[in-house]
Amino acid sequence: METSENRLSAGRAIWAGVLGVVAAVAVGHLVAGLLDGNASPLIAVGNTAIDLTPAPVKDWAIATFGTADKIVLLTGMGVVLLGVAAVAGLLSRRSPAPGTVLAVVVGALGLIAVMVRPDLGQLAILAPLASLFAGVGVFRLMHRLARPPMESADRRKFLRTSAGVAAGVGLAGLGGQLLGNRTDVEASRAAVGALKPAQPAPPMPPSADFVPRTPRFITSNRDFYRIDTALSVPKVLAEDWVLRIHGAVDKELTLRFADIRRMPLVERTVTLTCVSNEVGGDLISTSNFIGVPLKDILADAGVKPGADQLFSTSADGWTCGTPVADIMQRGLLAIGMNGEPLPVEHGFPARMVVPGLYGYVSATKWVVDMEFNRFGDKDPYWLTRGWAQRGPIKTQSRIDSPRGSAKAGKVTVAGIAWAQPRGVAKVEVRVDGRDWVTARLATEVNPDTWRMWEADVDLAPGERTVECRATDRTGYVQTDAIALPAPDGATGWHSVRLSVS
Ligand SMILES: Nc1nc2c(c(=O)[nH]1)N[C@H]1C(S)=C(S)[C@@H](COP(=O)(O)O)O[C@H]1N2
Ligand SMILES: [Mo]
Repeated sequence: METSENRLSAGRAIWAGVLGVVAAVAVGHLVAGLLDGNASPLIAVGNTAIDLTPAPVKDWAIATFGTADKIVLLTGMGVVLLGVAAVAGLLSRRSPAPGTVLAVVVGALGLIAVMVRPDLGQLAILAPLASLFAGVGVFRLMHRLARPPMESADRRKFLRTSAGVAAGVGLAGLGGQLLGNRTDVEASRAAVGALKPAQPAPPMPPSADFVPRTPRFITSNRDFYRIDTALSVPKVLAEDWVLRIHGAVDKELTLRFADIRRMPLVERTVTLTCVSNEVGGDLISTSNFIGVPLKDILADAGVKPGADQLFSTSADGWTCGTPVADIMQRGLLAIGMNGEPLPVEHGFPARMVVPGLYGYVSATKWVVDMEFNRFGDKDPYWLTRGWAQRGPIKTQSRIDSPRGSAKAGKVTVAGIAWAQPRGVAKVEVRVDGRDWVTARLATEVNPDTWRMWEADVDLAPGERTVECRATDRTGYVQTDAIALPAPDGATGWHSVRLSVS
């Protein structure tokens, strides 16, 4: 019985573990805030987890959570950490040793994650080290104060210390958050100011969309879909940005943001699409991108004839392989979207945009390095995870309305179709597998964008299935063969089931 009297109560043991873990995360966040927000061990572990996650799981996460995947991951990590903390506490009711060992193991994970991040300097390890000391220190302190027998004065001391530590932890976390945002990338964006292209995109025809049945032709910057592997967005200031162009070129180039600003800016309306987009999915958006044709930038470098791959790298170490032929025909180094500098999540200060190719092989955000070589010389991020080397966009279409239910009688079905850079020539709709009806097409903006359509169909009461298919300007009819997004883009007809009454 004597031993059990020396044991911490389960509640206090769990509390010591939880407070230790929360202190570790908050102090790591604070020190990272002083150095580099991405040095925060939680963020570094998350980013490393993203890179190490088996491709099928990652594909599933993107398909299931889409743009919320990052919040889901952070929440999941938080839950796991709290679980580990509770277990560590419970294992340590007799002695703090098991919890300390577990803390060191978790701390070591944070340390390794920070060390292997490609975008962090040497000093960054101070953040996980601080985490480790704070976590172990707080855990052992709380453990000591909770050791029985506890008089009421001991209980008060335990509570007081808990409150004090909790307050300190809150301040540390908040401080880290404020300091981390101190790299004022928004100030840098504001300093760039509104972008006026020398060669604006042609004005948008009013008949380019069928709002409200379809999305608005131009997606607002806020609504533009977002896909990337960055748990916390790289913060690159325009004034610090440097783009290195090298490899199979006659002359290496180093460009700064001011160099780009001195060049005449063009504006191109382009629809960006993600290879992970499922049939009927929403990983597709359209913007007026502002930038400089890559062909103009590369004229000074002189790309050698043998080079067929542009291997680009982002500030956070993501890589991408793009066919040089596409780069020369349609590639843009974009610095703006819809008149504004690129939003930070969409690649500020500069990204690539190459119409006709899925984003994973063309649209490097926060781009800092462009190397010319041959396909196979170097394999980019998603190729090493099982996706295809080439990613031309497939001819596809989607029904936007109605969805779910409809009133019987004449119903207008509407949606989008895309086949960048070929352009959409025709869209057809059918009900319950009967004859195809040709849809009315909205005015074409350019072949590198989606095209809206609508068609009137007669719907009888009951359960109805409506399908659509597009034909592109090469005459190719969208296939009904079902393919999953991996490895090079989903196919199949989008079909919606409607309860008609
Ligand atoms: N640096 C970086 N650039 C990236 C990615 C990434 O993970 N990191 N993802 C690519 C993918 S898969 C797509 S679909 C597009 C999405 O661009 P958006 O987030 O601006 O819509 O960015 C591409 N560029
Ligand atoms: Mo993507």
